[in-house]
Amino acid sequence: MTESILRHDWSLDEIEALFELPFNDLLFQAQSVHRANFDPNQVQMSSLLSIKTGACAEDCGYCSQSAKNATGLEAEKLMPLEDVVAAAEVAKAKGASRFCMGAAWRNPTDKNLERVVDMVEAVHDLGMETCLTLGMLTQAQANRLRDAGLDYYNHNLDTSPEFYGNVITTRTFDDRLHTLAHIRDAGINVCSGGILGMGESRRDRASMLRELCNLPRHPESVPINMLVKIEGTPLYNAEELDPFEFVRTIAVARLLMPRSYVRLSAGRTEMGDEMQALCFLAGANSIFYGERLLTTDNPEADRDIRLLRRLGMSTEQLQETEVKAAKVSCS
Ligand code: SAM
Ligand code: DTB
Ligand code: SF4
Repeated sequence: MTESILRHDWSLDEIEALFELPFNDLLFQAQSVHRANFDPNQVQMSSLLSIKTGACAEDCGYCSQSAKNATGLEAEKLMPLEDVVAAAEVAKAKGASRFCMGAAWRNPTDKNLERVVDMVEAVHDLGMETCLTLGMLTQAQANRLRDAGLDYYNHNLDTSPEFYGNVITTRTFDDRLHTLAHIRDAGINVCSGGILGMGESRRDRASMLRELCNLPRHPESVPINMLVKIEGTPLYNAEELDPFEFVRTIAVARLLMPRSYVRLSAGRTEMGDEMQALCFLAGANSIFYGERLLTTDNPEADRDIRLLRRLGMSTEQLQETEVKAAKVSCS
């Protein structure tokens, strides 16, 4: 069953049945679908930068940046353009193909959006793909970003509609869906996924994936985050998720959205190399790359390069960078 028929009519029971397959059967199916659609040894790499940090009006129970969570995080205003460009240049030199800029906003004001537009244009001029995550957008704002040449917008559903109210109360699941529709209608690539390990059930994980794959078009990019437990957040003491359940969720995402990039996102610093290799086997083909996520650590870039080499995996951008580096050292 490797034929990639893109379905948008999955039932919850069908998705739960995939979760319940024996682990090896599930991974075999997911890897078969993966290699029918992608080079199984290539990984896409995005780097992240927090361009506006902390003091956020939302009450997301997992987040270090909510003003409601006493996490001791120091708030920072919107970064100057030059600093953003400098960070993007470093990320590009290290081999990232996409630069994702995140802001701790419920939604951007039109004035702030214009400053971000300048950042998108400048990063695009470096020859990188651009991604933003700024919170909710109106249709007019999404259109403005499209006109500026934005490639991707990240807006996660985070969890199932049923579990959503346990994690966030200051906005609704439907608010998230509306912003996703605005991004899609503007013609910007959609990046949307969620977080595992927040105390949700398997049915919630299946339900979140169902929401994603039953959208009118599958998101081009699907980040699956393992909760990073941050002291001072309500979810700091959330029960540990079985790592195999995380791998299963990646595999089911791959089966439901065969042509989407599935990103093994936050939480990799806590994972061993073997766990990450299992996630790649399950169909993950994208990572966040560079020492920092938004406010927490990510594995060191050279550790990731070593891991990819040990697995015989690569990234197109990295190959180009290595060719350039080889040319410099020969000249
Ligand atoms: N404020 C915007 C928003 O909420 O859409 C953009 C930034 S927000 C930090 C982006 C995403 O990061 C969240 O939707 C969530 O899925 C993820 N995230 C935030 N904190 C996390 C944590 N502690 N562990 C895992 N993922 C997290
Ligand atoms: C996504 O799904 N994960 C990234 C990105 N999209 C914006 C953010 C992860 C944040 C992890 C916690 C932190 O560093 O604050
Ligand atoms: Fe704000 Fe985004 Fe963090 Fe929620 S996840 S508190 S919206 S920065």
